[in-house]
Amino acid sequence: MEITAFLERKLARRFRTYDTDGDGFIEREDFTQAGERTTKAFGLAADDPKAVRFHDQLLGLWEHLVSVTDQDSDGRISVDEYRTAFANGMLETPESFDKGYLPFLDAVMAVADGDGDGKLTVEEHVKWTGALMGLSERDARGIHDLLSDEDGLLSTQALLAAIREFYFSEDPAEAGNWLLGSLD
Ligand SMILES: [Ca+2]
Ligand SMILES: [Ca+2]
Ligand SMILES: [Ca+2]
Repeated sequence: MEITAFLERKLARRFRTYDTDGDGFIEREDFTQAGERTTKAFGLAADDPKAVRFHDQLLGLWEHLVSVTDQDSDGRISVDEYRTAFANGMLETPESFDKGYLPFLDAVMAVADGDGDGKLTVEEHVKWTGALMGLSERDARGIHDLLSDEDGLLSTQALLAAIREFYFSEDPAEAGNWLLGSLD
């Protein structure tokens, strides 16, 4: 896949949301830290089944990510390794996307969606994106406004569609491109 300048900016932004401790590399610790922050933000005990499933999904995501990106086998992922793997179709691709992403998103929703109706309030969306990915409240509220339905709720399906646009849309007018806030 060709990495356009726009996609490059999005991948750099996504990379930063993975790099919880901000040291310029994605490591296992980034995932465990962000995961713990998230379940704590929603008041879940460490042994709550929802928390356990969420951490399992997160660590599965890390294992997959490191196995396909870590070319120099140093146990951490540089932004170049991440970009190269994406360009080579080793990460999200349009074909594998829904199947690959849905189990993770379901685990996120189990933690974040308090009443279990498959839709997030703006407060829930601000909380999980802030805890897991370090999004600012302003960015999270902005994208929730763009993606939510007439009742002000954001559904799993709308979120999945937006994530798909984030990775594969080249049209800045499509809301999903701004899922992680500003790209600067
Ligand atoms: Ca890091
Ligand atoms: Ca590496
Ligand atoms: Ca809900």
